[in-house]
Amino acid sequence: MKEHEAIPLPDRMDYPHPEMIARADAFYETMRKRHTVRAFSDRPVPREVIETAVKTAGTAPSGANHQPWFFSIIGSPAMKKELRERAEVEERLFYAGKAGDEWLDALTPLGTDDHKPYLETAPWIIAIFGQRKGGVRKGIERQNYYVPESVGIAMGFLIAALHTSGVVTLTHTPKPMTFLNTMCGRPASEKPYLLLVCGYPAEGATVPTHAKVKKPFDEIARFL
Ligand code: IYR
Repeated sequence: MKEHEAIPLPDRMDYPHPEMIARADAFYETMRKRHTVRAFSDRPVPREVIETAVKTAGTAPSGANHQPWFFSIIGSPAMKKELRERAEVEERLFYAGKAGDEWLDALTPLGTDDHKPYLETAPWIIAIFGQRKGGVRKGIERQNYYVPESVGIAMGFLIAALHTSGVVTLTHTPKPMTFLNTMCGRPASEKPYLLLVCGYPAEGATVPTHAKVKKPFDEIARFL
């Protein structure tokens, strides 16, 4: 098959309107039960759950379908320990003032600080990289397009896939994150976007009341 040729739309999921509405409602009900957690248990999550969720992320739309992402999935205790140590070095500087007062003030309701024990406790940490260069197949060195947008969409798919499997996540962004390139053996042309901490919540895990504030529909959207 030549790549510029087209095939009939495969896998179409077509529903009568009432079912369409019910499915939209059901997905909303699922997604609104997602809460970012900052206290993790060490209870294991099967590797295949993580693998399948990453495959789901890999189905995301992307600029020119170049799929400009890479997922380094960290599960070894030694690497998690190193990750924690290196992230905490950056976070200590961040919370000691590098972030600036306005940013630190915005974080107060979340109660975050420079201690990141979950980087060691949680069974899996996924480091997500965006690739400036690449192409639709391995080994192609072409320009990629809309990299942050594409990676952002893929990360959304990933978080949704993990959530529907019962895995809780924390989107964690130590700043700067360039130590991840060295740790994960990724080239300097790749930019780390996120550490996604994945696992089970610790016994008694809480969420800040602040996190329950979600803007109503009419504040985030308008039909025109
Ligand atoms: N990366 C830091 C700070 C932080 C920044 C934002 I924006 C958050 O929403 C939460 C935390 C940390 O993880 O503590």
